Amino acid sequence: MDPDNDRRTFAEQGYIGPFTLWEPGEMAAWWKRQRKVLLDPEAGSRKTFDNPVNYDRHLDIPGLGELISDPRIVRRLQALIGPDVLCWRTEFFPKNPGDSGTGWHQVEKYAIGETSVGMLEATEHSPGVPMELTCWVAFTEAARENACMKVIPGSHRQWRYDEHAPMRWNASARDNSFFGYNYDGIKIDADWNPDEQDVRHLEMRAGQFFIFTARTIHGSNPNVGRRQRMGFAIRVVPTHVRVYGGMTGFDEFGHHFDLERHGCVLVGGSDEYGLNRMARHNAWGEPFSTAEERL
Ligand SMILES: O=C(O)CCC(=O)C(=O)O
Ligand SMILES: [Fe+2]
Repeated sequence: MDPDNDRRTFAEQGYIGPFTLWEPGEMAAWWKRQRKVLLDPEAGSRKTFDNPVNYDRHLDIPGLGELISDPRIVRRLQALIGPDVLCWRTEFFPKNPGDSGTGWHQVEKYAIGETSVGMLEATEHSPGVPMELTCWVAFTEAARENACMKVIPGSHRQWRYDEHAPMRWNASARDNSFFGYNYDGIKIDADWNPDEQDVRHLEMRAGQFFIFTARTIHGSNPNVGRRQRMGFAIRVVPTHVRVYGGMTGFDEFGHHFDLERHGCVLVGGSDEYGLNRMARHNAWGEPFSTAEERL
C-alpha cells in the first residue's frame, strides 16, 4: 500500500479500489457466520436502532465490530482523511434477483430524508480532504448482472444534486431511486444526465472493497442475475466532524430512528475533539479496538 498513490488516485477519481480484503472462499465462510447472528433474535434484541434497514449492526454483531477496524481498511481511510477516524454508521445493501439498481446520487452531509438538515457537520476544512468516506465491502460477488456499484470518476468536484432540497419517500419508487428517494427531483440542472461513457462499473469479487466519498456520483446496476448481492457500507468521518449534532432522532424510509443509543466507534488514532457520543464496547460488553491496537 502506497498512501501517496492512494491520495493521488482519490483526488483524481473520488474513489480508490477495489482492493482485496479476503479471498472469496474466506468471505463466504465469514459472511455465513455473521448472517447467522444477524438472523438471531437474541442479537436482534440488542440492536441500537429499532430499524428495518439494519443500520449500525456493528454495535451488536461482534464480527462486524471487528471488520470496521480492520487495519487493511483503516490504513487506507487514514491515508485520505488523517489518522483519527470515527465510524458513525454502517448499512447493509442487499440486492435480490429482480431488484432495480440504485439511482445516481451524491451527498456529503447526509441531509437525506424528510429534513434538509445534514447529519454531519465539519468543524474544520482542509482543501482536498473529504469530510466523510464510505468503505463499501462486497459480502458476496457483485458483478455487472447482479448489481455491482457504478461511479462517475471525478464527479466529486462538482455538485449535480442539492442534498439539502427536501425529498419525499415513496415506498413503491423503483427505477432511478435510492430505496424510495428520487434524486432526479433534486438535480441542480434538471437537464443534466450522466454520460454512459463516463461511467465506471466496479465489479467486485466477494471479499473486495472500495473507498469513496459520497460526493462522487454513485449508484448500482439492477440485479438481473440469479444470485443475491450483499454490500456493506462502513461510513467514517475524521474526529473533527460532529455527527447527528443536536438531533435526538431522524425520519427516513417511512420510519423513525431514535438516536438515544447511538454512539460513534473510534476505528483509528485518537479523538482530541470529543464532539461525539462514543460507543466503547458492543452490545455484549466487548470493547471495540482501533486498527493500531490490533496491529
Ligand atoms: O449498494 C448500493 O446499491 C448503494 C450504496 C450506496 O449508495 C452507498 O453506499 O452510499
Ligand atoms: Fe450512496
